[in-house]
Amino acid sequence: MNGKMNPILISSEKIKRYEHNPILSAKDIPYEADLIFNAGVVKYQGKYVMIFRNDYGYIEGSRFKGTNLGLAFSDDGVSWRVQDKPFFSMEDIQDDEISRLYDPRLTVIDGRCYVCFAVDTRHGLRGGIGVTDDFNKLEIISMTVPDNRNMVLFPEKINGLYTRLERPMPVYSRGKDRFDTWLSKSPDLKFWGESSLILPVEAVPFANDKTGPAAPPIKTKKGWLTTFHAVDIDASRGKNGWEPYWKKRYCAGIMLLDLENPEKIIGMSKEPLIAPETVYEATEGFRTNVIFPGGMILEESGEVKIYYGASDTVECLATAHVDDLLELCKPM
Ligand code: BMA
Repeated sequence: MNGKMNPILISSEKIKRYEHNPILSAKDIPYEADLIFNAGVVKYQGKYVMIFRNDYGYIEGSRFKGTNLGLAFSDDGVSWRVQDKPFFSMEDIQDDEISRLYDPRLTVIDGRCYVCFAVDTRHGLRGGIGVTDDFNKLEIISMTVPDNRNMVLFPEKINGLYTRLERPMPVYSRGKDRFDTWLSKSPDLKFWGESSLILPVEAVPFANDKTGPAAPPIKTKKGWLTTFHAVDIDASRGKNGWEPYWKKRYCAGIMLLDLENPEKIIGMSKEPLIAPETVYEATEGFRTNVIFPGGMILEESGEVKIYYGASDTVECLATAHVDDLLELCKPM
């Protein structure tokens, strides 16, 4: 796509990585595990809860024996107690059509914990929404048609409607790998419509490939503050990570959406919020140069905890002050 070397990107100086990153990796998991990443995190009934993706049983190339969703709890959002068994495993899938669930995103709405996830099926990639009250069972509410994923729910209804960000994959109309961020609404979390394009690739200076949602939005007085993922391809990148070819770089961006009309971006940083820089983000791991936030928690102190998968291999934490993040979102 791009024959030239892309510019080096650096993270915003407002971002502070947790000094003991990663906060979770394969060595912390009491069952078979290789890659622990792209977790959803929320505060639920006084505890921090994380559902993370675990790809296990590495075979070769990008093939693994399976993927499950693990569960961990924490009192401070930093140290995690991983539960003995996964929250969701391949054995829970009673449908030959489905090969795996991954990239969970959690949102608490009216006291219930909703889980959005991606589903690989024999007939395309689908986005699912489920709900759990006990972190034991997942009740599926709805699934999209292919191809769509990276869905995240807003934490409350807006003008009477549930709202989600999502990333459909229009392979014919936009070229093979050029995907954008959309928003849809629903009266009941089952039927979705009133869809609108909100963040095309070309609106982000550090993307030439795709954009998509990252962690579910948080509410601030100035608007819905939310991260997104922004991908660029650089053909000059050679082999890195475990895979023979991996030429993409995933950065986290930050934007502010209008409180009443969330399809309207009222501010965005023209630079990445988090770009891959450290050893665990840029040098080691399955796919290097991948930053993928999946959880964002606003504390009463104004601290924002951002949980992100690094190199598709480990789960990390970075923090920033909410006022600094709002300040980064310059008017469009
Ligand atoms: C996407 C998804 C993500 C992953 C990213 C980078 O297509 O599979 O889960 O983090 O690629 O490999």
